[in-house]
Amino acid sequence: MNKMLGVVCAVFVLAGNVLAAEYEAQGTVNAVNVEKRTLNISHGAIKGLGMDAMTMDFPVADPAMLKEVKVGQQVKFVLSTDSRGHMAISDIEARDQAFVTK
Ligand SMILES: [Cu+2]
Repeated sequence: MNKMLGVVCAVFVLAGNVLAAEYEAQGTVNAVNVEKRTLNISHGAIKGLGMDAMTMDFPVADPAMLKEVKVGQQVKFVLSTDSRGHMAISDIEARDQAFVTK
């Protein structure tokens, strides 16, 4: 019985580690929603997260990020998930800017 409990706990700890993570992704900004604090992005596959390419709304961690990008821009961004599985964009930059700095 105790052994079973140990196994269950280990699974939860593992799941926590997987969920509290950061994933790099790329995409195109379709819309900036200041009221909802979201960016609508058509993104490529995010392998670590097991997410295929799709179009979806992402909340941003900091509303200032909404001013850093424009509709139609190609962006690189970091998607962070917390231990509850909540996702938010924690960093974002226009891809052309990234190329200029290299
Ligand atoms: Cu998605």
